[in-house]
Amino acid sequence: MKATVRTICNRDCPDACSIVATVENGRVTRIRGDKDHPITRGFLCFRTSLFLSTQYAPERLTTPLLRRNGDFHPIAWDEALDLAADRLMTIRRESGPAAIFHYRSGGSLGVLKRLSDYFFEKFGPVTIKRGDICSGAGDEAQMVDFGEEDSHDIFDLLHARNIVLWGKNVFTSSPHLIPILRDAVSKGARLVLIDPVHQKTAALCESFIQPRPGGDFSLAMAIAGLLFENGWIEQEVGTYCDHLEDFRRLAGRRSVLDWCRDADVPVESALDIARRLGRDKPTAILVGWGMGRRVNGGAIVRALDALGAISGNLGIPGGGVSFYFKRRGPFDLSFVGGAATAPRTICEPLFGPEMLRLKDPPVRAVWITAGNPVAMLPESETTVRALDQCEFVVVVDSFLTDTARLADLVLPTTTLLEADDLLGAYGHHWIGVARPVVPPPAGVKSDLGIIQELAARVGLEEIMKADAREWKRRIMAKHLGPHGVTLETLEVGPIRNPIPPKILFEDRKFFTASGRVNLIKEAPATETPPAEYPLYLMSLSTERAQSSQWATPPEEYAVATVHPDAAEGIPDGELGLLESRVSSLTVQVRHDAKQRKDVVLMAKGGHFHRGQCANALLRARTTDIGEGGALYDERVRLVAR
Ligand SMILES: Nc1nc2c(c(=O)[nH]1)N[C@H]1C(S)=C(S)[C@@H](COP(=O)(O)OP(=O)(O)OC[C@H]3O[C@@H](n4cnc5c(=O)[nH]c(N)nc54)[C@H](O)[C@@H]3O)O[C@H]1N2
Ligand SMILES: Nc1nc2c(c(=O)[nH]1)N[C@H]1C(S)=C(S)[C@@H](COP(=O)(O)OP(=O)(O)OC[C@H]3O[C@@H](n4cnc5c(=O)[nH]c(N)nc54)[C@H](O)[C@@H]3O)O[C@H]1N2
Ligand code: SF4
Ligand SMILES: [Mo]
Repeated sequence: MKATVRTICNRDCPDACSIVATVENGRVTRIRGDKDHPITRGFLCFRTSLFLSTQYAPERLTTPLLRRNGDFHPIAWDEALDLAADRLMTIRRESGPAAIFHYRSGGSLGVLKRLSDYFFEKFGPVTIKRGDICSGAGDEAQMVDFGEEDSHDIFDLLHARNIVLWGKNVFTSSPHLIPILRDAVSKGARLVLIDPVHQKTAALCESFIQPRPGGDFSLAMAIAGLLFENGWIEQEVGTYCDHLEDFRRLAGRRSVLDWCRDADVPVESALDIARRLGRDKPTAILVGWGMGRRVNGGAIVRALDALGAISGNLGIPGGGVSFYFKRRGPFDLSFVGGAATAPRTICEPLFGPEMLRLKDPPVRAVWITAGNPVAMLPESETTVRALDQCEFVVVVDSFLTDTARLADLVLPTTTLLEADDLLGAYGHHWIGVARPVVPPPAGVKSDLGIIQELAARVGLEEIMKADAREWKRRIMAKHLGPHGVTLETLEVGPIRNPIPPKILFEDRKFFTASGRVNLIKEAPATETPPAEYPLYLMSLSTERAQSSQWATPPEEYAVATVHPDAAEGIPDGELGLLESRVSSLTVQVRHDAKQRKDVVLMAKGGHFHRGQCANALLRARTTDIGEGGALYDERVRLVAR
């Protein structure tokens, strides 16, 4: 028997593709992109095209594992959940619910994953995370400036004369933007990439600017200075921006040449961007998520918001400063109180250090779902220590990840082809339902199933009752219901979320207290680069992996790519040692003359137990605003072994 089933990819990716799966005799034999989905356009990314090898990997967990005398032993689900319920209730009784930490990350972006938060809130409320390792600084920047964070309709890019990809690697992280960018080019748009790293997207663009990492604030100030000098400022700017004079003074603190020197960019490049923004409108700025992941990341995104504002590119077709699409917007998740309800919070980028520091009560239990903090959060060794010291660590995952290896109890869960959920996207406005393409293998339960069975053991059966479809209905009713969109509508196929307008802030009314754009007034603090660590460690997305989930087996050693002049004499292909202030890794050095001499590139998501994890080298540090992770500001040195 052969059948075709559609679902939505739930990975932490802006694209939220519609997947068409072929199922033969209960086994998925093929997956491809849906031709009918206007964003997916019939193709999937490299990593998910290869997902069947993950789905059917021999390493996939199909039974709960309990640690006894140091080793994992398979146990039955009833035993596992009885034990979990017992331990959690004991800890709650003895130390209060704050002694339990529920940590959920982006393994799946399905909105029903929020039900795990809901359960723990009702069981506690317990300690939860605050801030956001991925986009904390950028989110906060846009909220502070505009009072709202969303984007123009993605197809509005077809109206742009210029598109500035500011720190954005579309080939790796949002491949479904590429056809739209190509269409925009065929309609006359001109593309620019601004990125310290020479990456594939440069080939798509007519111009490529390669500033020093984090030099973007200075570059933005140079551009602002040129906009003011040349009078390329929107006439009515005073009617929709606050602090215009302060912003003008900020840009005027240094000469354009000085700002450009600091950014390590020629003045002509700054002038080129200023012209596009101020004279050759409309110009859309697409800000990459990586842009915020540095010490001054919030200030950088705020500076880009300001450029869009003063040049008059906000609220017009073909313009906008886009960082994020409000993927949860159409869904009503207000039944979870979150940080406002929690007795305390742990800053996500400071996971390890804060867990170790907390007393009264200490964190005695941690429940980790859809996340791999050992591999993905900075300062891995501290994270390992924090989990080692915690008396009861539960990890819900499909694989024995770096984090699951440290658990007391591992609970096997479903994959993206077994997911039953609702999805929005952070790279466009389409929404859809994920449906199990195949049922999970025997011995595997969905996150919802696990939580429901746990709830039944701790007296919360009633609140978690209802199957996935009923939860979907409840979550859709409030905002989508009035637009006539029901679960049945979405089950026919993905639709564009009917709520957001095509043009954001069309009337130049913003959602700040004053209704105007809040222009940045202050420059961020600067750090003096330490001479003994000359390289910025940029551990970036690779097309071969979804964070720590690799689609192809990694090499024996983590690869570190540098300009040949920065290789410290280590030949291409040979091993070297990459040292930071907190740790060191053996890496295979690769030369690339297109890179700057002050960066070293690694893939994010390398496994800690294989000695390949960039996060072992990073100190846990937050961004200037929004409690994001300053992931790309760690300085390292390469030395011979
Ligand atoms: N294949 C693959 N795709 C992914 C992921 C993955 O792991 N693998 N991860 C997913 C996740 S979690 C997310 S959040 C998204 C986004 O994932 P991200 O990796 O954040 O994607 P981008 O924002 O496209 O890429 C970041 C770009 O910002 C640049 N950058 C870094 N610092 C600076 C700087 O100081 N200045 C400038 N101008 N640029 C800078 C980097 O060089 C890089 O090219 O993608 C998702 N897509
Ligand atoms: N050095 C460095 N560190 C980074 C980044 C970087 O660029 N550089 N990027 C950061 C970013 S942008 C992000 S978003 C984070 C990502 O950090 P994480 O969200 O921790 O990333 P993953 O490694 O994908 O871990 C997700 C886990 O969820 C599991 N999983 C998948 N589906 C499900 C499911 O349905 N249920 C459950 N329970 N589990 C599931 C997967 O098997 C996987 O082990 O990492 C951040 N860390
Ligand atoms: S990971 Fe992203 S690009 Fe790849 S299939 Fe899923 S949604 Fe599409
Ligand atoms: Mo992310």
